[in-house]
Amino acid sequence: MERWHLPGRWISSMDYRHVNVSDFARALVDHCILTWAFEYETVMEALLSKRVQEMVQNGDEPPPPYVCRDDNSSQTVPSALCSLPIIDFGLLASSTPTTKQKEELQKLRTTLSSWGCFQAINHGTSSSLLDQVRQVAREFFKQPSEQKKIISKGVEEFEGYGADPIPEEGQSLDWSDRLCLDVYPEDRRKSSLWPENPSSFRDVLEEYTTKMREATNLISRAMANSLDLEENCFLKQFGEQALLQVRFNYYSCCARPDLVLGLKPHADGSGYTIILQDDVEGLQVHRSGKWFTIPTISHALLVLMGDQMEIMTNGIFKSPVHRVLVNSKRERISIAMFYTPQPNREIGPEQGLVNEEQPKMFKKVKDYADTHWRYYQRGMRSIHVAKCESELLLDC
Ligand SMILES: O=C(O)CCC(=O)C(=O)O
Repeated sequence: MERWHLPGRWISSMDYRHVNVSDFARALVDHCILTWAFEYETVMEALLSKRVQEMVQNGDEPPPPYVCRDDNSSQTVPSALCSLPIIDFGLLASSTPTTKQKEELQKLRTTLSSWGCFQAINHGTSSSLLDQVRQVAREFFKQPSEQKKIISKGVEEFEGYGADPIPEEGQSLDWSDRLCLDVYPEDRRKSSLWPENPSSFRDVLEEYTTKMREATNLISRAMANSLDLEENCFLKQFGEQALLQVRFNYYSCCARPDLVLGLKPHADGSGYTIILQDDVEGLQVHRSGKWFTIPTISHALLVLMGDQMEIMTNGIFKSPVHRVLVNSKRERISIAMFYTPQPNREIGPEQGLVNEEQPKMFKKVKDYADTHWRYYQRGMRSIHVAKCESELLLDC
């Protein structure tokens, strides 16, 4: 005999004549929703337990939750026509300002106010280390599934090997497999999730983390200088214990690349993200109604603003919407390092960027990445949550 949950009590389906009709109707709806949600979760869990790489090896077509492309109308601008600026950090290193340095800072400011991202060269991380990072990532994903699944993440967890937690009903799944790890501060590391194969994985990631910490210092200072702010102002907002979280992305080839996305359109909830691409294109940034394909430059790092930098710069730097396409011939690997203010820390627009011409656009926020995630799961942006109401601009 079936049982429905009525507000406050359980009844069997045989008892319905003794209950108020509206209670009964509500119970029926509750029941349908619960069953439906349960079925949805069960189907998604089963689907996600099989990774994209396995589906491809079995020759499967993308199942419906992965099918999401409906943007035939939106234009794509090929990488050859994408004039995303390249910033030479070698020029920014000298302590005495030179004309070239000033020009580079101006370029940095302009690109972050328009594109919200740039390619960094001479960033202080050696080409050989970048090659090693890509190589260990490739070797990790090349292993048999059972080997990778030793460090599987739980369905609702972030860290480990697998896919994102189940999104809300109606949202599509990404055509990619991932390995996500907290890498800094060290006491947040779950070493049991760090791969033991390939054997150099842990050492390479450790070294890369150290270099990425140095890079965040360099980049945060350069961005402050480009806005004529005190050099350490962003670093202070991020805090000593700012988080570094790495995501190794593996985008399998797909027989129907026109139907799926490696990563659905979104803006990042981080402060900013440093992305190492391989030589296969796929990342696109949305600007002026078009998708621009970001060129791959072998030893450059792509630095992409997240919502929290847009907030700290009072809207001057833009947090761009981006996505990843997959292709039918070559798999693709990228390594994204998310740099996020330390937990429990309030961040907000820099005072030096608030004035009569540019009133305060954002409130102070804390743990914004959590809010961002809740919206992301529904396929929505969250930055409006941090916006001052227009009528309260002066005192928000
Ligand atoms: O694969 C890429 O190039 C971008 C990855 C990315 O944006 C992400 O992991 O959030």
